[in-house]
Amino acid sequence: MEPTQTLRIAIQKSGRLTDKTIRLLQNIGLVFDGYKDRLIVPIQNFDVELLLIRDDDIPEYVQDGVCDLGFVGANVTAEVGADVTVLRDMEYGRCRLSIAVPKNSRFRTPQDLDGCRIATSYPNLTHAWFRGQGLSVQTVKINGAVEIAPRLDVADAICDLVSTGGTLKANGLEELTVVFRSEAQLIRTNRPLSQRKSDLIDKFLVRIGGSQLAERSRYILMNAPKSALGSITGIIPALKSPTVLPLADPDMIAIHSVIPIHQFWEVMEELKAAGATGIVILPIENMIL
Ligand code: PRT
Ligand code: ZN
Repeated sequence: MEPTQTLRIAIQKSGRLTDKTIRLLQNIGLVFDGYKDRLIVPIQNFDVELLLIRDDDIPEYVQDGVCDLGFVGANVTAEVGADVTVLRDMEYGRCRLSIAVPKNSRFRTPQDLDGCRIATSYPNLTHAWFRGQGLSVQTVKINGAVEIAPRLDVADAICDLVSTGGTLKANGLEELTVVFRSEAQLIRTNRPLSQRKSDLIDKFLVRIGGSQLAERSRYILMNAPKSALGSITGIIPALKSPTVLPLADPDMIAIHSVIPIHQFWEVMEELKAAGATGIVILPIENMIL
């Protein structure tokens, strides 16, 4: 049978990664509607379709070539051990797989858990980590609400995903150590793809790069005395040289630029000190360099 020419992208049907992935796909120019309650969603302006499935199925579907691309947590791909290529770390869905123990228990170090029972949805990653420490544990596979296992005496400790740590705290558990750091990733099948599909993937990767850069950047506008231009342009770590515009007051100018968000506050104070006023920061939808 001829492989389909339609590029198929797997995304999580309903869960923590769904909204951000949908927003990203819309942001890079894919037009579609009605993705809720549908398994396959055609893209109107490209020969692409989305397959909406449980995240656990995504790595294997991509590995087997059922889908060409997939957006899924690194934790899921690593647990399954799928043979796929990671094209991009997506910078959302960040979390860590951690070992947690009941507060005030006798377990103070991972060594204290040697031979113990660990409840987890990630038995492969858990075993691999303990093995790497020269320790061995029994895993109890639980698919949801892993955090209640110690209270039910189903396990001595857990190995579960953590983002804020609120769930652990609410269940009287404390984090002992991080086993695996994760974020959403774009994965690609290792099966050979047609030139047409490869070209389309390259095109999307450029757009995703622009979208990620935009997410990390802000557009900044400010007014300043003309005499402060030198010191202000020295402060702005702009991607390109800033735009400088005249104002009605001949001694004043407007300066526009793009700055990385992580420098935002630091730069802000320096700019004010240099004489900038009316500073406005705007989000950027996308950027093509
Ligand atoms: O139905 P489906 O199988 O598709 O979804 P799912 O229920 O298996 O996964 P889902 O939607 O919960 O998570 C999808 C992906 O989001 C995960 O595979 C991770 O890559 C990522 N992610 C990021 C997280 C978290 N943060 C997270 N905090 N996944 C789960 N959690 C859970 C964790 O298991 C625990 O129950 O949130 C709780 C802890 O959160 P905090 O904030 O209290 O620490
Ligand atoms: Zn899942």
